[in-house]
Amino acid sequence: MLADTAEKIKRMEIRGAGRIARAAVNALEEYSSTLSARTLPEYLEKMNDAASLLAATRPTAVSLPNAIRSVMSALRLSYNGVEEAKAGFRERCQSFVTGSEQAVQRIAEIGSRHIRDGDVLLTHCNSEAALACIIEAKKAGKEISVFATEVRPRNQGHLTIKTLDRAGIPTSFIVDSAARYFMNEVDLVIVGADAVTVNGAVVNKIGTSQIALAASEARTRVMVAAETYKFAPKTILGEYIEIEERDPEEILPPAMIADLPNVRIRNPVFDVTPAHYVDLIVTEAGAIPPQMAYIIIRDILGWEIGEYSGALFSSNNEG
Ligand code: RI2
Repeated sequence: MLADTAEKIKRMEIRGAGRIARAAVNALEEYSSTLSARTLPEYLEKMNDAASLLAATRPTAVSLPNAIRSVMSALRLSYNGVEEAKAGFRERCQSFVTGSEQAVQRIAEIGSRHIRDGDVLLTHCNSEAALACIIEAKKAGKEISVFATEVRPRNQGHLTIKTLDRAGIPTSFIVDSAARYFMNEVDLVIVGADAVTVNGAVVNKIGTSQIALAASEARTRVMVAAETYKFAPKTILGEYIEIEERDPEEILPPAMIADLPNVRIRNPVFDVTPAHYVDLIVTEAGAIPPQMAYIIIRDILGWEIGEYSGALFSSNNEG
């Protein structure tokens, strides 16, 4: 299951920043429970290797290393043997998954309060957290409608319109490049996030920053729905978030690519929206202006400037 989950995350059969975090944690829990190791150091070493394998699958979504770091920090050499370590790890994994699901529900409750009766919304890509806010607003009886973008090249917009349709929310499906054309009709843009940096910049599906730019021009508000484990501790040291660039064949068929020797196809899958284009980030801990991102990294994730070790996980292995 471990290698299978890693492959599925890489191929985007499992996708969405929250979902990949939960899938990685579930895979680690399953791997741990079936792992045969005679000694605690042997168990910890194998677990570290498994964690590294999963963490390397997608470079941008910070939810993945944050989730892995969170559960791996339950592993310590001070356990009384492998079975005790496994039990501690299982408990931490289960509480991470439950906490992650509860975070989405809390974001929905908080985020939906920022959606007014009669609002026209626009969403981009397929974000569980952003959609939860929209669906919660509908459940609260608000008359809303949504513009949903196509999201080339992987068409995550198809998933979004299915969800909105099933929730009975009137939806207009548009190509990505039509976002500015319709922006004057939109009251609120709601998107998710793959990462939030210490200066409040939001890393999300490619095209988000263009939409935010169009929203700024039209004086349309932009709200981001993001669990706190999508905030990136390493950015407190000025490290950048790596932007994943995927296979050109997601954009054009191989035969066509082969026929265009002078054309280089670029396929970055995320972009960065600066903080001043974002009005609000809704987390399970509350709705904050993006400029408060450091507070989340310090007070919720527990990282202070100067303390980030750069280690992905296992900082407690000696403890
Ligand atoms: P939730 C997705 O990435 C999208 O960029 C989406 O906005 C973000 O993750 C957050 O999604 P991809 O996996 O965690 O489609 O809110 O590349 O579901």
